[in-house]
Amino acid sequence: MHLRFTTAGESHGKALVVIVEGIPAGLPITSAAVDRDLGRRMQGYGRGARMKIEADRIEWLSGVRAGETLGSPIAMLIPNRDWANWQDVMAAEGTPGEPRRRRVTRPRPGHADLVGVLKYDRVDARDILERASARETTARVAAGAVARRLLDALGVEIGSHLVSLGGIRANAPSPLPTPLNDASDASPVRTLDGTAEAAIVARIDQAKKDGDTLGGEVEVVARGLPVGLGSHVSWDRKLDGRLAGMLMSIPAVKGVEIGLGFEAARRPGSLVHDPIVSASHHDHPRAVSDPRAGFRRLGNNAGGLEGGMTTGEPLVVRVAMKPIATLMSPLRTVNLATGGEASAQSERSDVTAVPAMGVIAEALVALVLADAMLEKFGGDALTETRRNLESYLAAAGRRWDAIRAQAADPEAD
Ligand code: EPS
Repeated sequence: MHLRFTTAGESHGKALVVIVEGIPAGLPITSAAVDRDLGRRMQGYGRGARMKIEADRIEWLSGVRAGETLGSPIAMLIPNRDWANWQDVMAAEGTPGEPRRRRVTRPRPGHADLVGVLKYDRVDARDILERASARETTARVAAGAVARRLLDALGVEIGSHLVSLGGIRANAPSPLPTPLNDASDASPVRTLDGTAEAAIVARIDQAKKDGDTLGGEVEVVARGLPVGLGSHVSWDRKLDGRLAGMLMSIPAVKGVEIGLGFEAARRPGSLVHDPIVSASHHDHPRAVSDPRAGFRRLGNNAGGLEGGMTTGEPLVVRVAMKPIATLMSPLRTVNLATGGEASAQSERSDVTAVPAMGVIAEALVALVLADAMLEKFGGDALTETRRNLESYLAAAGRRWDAIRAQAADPEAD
């Protein structure tokens, strides 16, 4: 990995921390740019009361000086405002084994509670759920915001929109709006389909009344990527595998599709693969040279990846999330303290977090793509990374120009 990151922090602990290593020096960055994504992650119709308590903002601990990265590890701290209400429950000091307030002994089906207490030899499932909580994704979104800044400096835009929620599908215009997030963030469920939006909001209201929860799907799109990120040569360098692995690590995510995804398995090859044609340079005005090296595809069923490498077409990834495991009308479970039958714990939670999951998925896609950019182009300073990218694209463009010149030569075969 060329870009490494690690997070720490419990949901109701003092704070979350994240360290990101490998970002080149000289990348302009502000806390506002990171906080913007943290704020976007907190939005979405169907979130619970916790988001009214939190106001996620980072504090730089290291790696940034005078508005620019230093090339050293970037450490960020995000305080949990709810910590004030949980200090005694979550305090590091105390007597091991002594029961604490707000003990959790009725594991929720679908959550990490039961397997976690068995595996880690705990009596209180809070020891598990505090870290299994999706609160952790705040720290990953902060890391992803830094990766997004790097990609933005290299001409790549990442956005997402909601594809379905609670079984209601949303349509999206083709082509998608640019920038994508300006359009999707304007919707309370991050959909581009006003009719579906109203039906989805009503569905969430109904689920809330029923004490139930809802899952759904989002689509992440990255535009402006150069051809050739990732590699076909080894399994662990294939970009589709790296993306799917990373996205499957989001809590409650159960599926990832690239391009046509599962639908490709149901069609003949003639209706799946995207024919190749020559492209003109003005197709990509943001790039210094055509990121597709003079070629493009008629269609993008491949979702921007062939052979585990970017084609230069937009990267299109869909992510499916199951409904949250904390139900206000709880399911059947077993009480770990008594061994008797019980109803599962029903802590305060969200009816749905699918809109927020879209923001998290964008952050993780940004981290994988930034890693792939640094793998391909390296650079201790942003100027060097950019120079390497530009020289690669210019060389790829010259190669194609040479082929075309040769083809125009009547002497050539
Ligand atoms: C979560 C339960 C809720 C969510 C939380 C994830 O928190 P609480 O138990 O404090 O009400 O709000 O999500 C976040 C805190 C967040 O920032 O996304 C869970 O059990 O996973």
